[in-house]
Amino acid sequence: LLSILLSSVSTSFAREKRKNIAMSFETKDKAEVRLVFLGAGGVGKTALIQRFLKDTFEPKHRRTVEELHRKEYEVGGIKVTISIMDTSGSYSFPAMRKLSIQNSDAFALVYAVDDPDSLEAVKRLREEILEVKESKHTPIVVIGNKIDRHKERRVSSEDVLSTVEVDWNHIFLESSAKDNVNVMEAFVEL
Ligand SMILES: Nc1nc2c(ncn2[C@@H]2O[C@H](COP(=O)(O)OP(=O)(O)OP(=O)(O)O)[C@@H](O)[C@H]2O)c(=O)[nH]1
Ligand SMILES: [Mg+2]
Repeated sequence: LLSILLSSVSTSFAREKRKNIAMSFETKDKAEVRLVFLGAGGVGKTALIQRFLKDTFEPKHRRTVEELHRKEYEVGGIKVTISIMDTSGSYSFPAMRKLSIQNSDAFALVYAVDDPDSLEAVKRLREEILEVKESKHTPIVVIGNKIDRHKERRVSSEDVLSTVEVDWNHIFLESSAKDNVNVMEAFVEL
């Protein structure tokens, strides 16, 4: 009798536990959106994220290694957590980058309009994402940052617009983290 009792208690405990695990997976699926910012060093990934989260701008370049931010919203009574991964363009960590791509739902690919090499980096990163994700439907927004630097601009909007929106079928935006232009819009698109 004791052994029957014990086994029935332990199976119902196991069932309860399984149910809890299943529920936490379900809610996690629904309530978390994971974004990642990728792009060459110094293009303004951190600046865009800081402008969005804190409405601040830091003129000094502090190279990021990797940083994860979280923000909670309530949408129709449901808590939605947005996690934003800020990656390093200054140091090359291919394994870390691959992991952050695997773990993300949507991508911001950032270049700076005064730096044509950084646009080339965006093209390589996009290839890498498509390789890892193996899906054409991965949400990607391409952001040309630093448009306040009018005189230093070396990448034309029209060229990138046609590549990104016509050839790639992703969304394209130009922004300034410094002047707070299109920062909110970029996050809305994501
Ligand atoms: N003029 C101008 N400068 C910007 C803008 N966004 C960022 N910067 C500056 O560009 C430099 C680099 O910005 P970060 O945001 O640190 O660049 P990052 O892409 O995070 O660089 P890593 O972390 O090294 O990959 C800093 O000095 C920023 O102040 C912008 O919209 N306009
Ligand atoms: Mg950074």
